[in-house]
Amino acid sequence: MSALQFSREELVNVYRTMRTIRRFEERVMEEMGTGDIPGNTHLYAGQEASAVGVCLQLRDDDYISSTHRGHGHSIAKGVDIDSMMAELFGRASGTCGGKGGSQHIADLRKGMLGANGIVAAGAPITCGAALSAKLLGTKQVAVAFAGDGAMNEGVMSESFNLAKIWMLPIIFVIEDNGFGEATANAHVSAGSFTRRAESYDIPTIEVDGTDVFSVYAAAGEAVERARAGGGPTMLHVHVPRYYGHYSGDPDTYRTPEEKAAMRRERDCLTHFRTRVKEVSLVEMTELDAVDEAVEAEIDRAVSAARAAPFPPLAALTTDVYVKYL
Ligand SMILES: Cc1ncc(C[n+]2csc(CCOP(=O)(O)OP(=O)(O)O)c2C)c(N)n1
Repeated sequence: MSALQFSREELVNVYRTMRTIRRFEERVMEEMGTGDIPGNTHLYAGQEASAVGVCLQLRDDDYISSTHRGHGHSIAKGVDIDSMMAELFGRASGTCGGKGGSQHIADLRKGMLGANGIVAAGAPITCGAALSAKLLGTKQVAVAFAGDGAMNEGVMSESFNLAKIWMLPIIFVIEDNGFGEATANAHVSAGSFTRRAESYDIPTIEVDGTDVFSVYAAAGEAVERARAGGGPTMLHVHVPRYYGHYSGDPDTYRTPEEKAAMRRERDCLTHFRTRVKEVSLVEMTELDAVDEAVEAEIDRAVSAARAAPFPPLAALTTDVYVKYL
């Protein structure tokens, strides 16, 4: 897939979404230092091209489920960043009324079924969403984002099995950043992830997650298969993780040189700029203007979040049980 297959406007939009995720994450890291965001956050910076490349192939009513590292997936699926920032600050104007926080952002209007603090828990939830789409004949597709660590949870195998046996319209996107917390993947993962999925007869595609065009192409093939009734696909996406596992992680298990090289050589935004420059489709000054606009948007989101009220005490007992019709 080449940049030439996108219009100028589409390219600028792709860049804007990736830049929004990056700045959102950088700003959250800064704001964590003020102590005003309760709890912890797990930052997605470095992995933007994965969420954006996949979600670009989705309809508004398609489903995604996310991990504990869910800000990027939410933004790529179209969740409002003002409400997300307010959610992180625990305010009533947050996506979940300020009661979910970073690890539980969900927005059903956008098909975002939820970030999830339980590793691999999104996979079976997404199988459920995909099953409903199949039974109702809606042609919706469901995407389960998961990390390399999640691949070693038993529920991933159960989900692969159900997805294939029921031929669900589902895509498992395994975002392999090489680590589960501080443990390198090589120490805990036997064999190959793609071969695991293939043993369930699930087609796989391995892709460089710093190249949004490659991710987009791979996701396109998977979405087409799912919508046509061809069942599940697994994408093995190789991504860098710029920050430590969580916002308070001293990240001493990687050398400063290793981290500097990762940011220098594996940056989806730099790759994007190089690719569109090569084909002279977008002026670099136009992308600089996007950077500025995004900066202002994130500033506004933080100011609005800080100015917003906390949920009232009475909200403590609401949203505890689901009411069915
Ligand atoms: C079932 C379960 N086991 C363990 C944990 C603790 N835990 C939180 S994140 C994490 C690492 C997950 O690694 P990975 O799936 O590769 O995602 P990444 O953090 O790299 O994005 C672990 C072990 C958990 N939250 N849930």
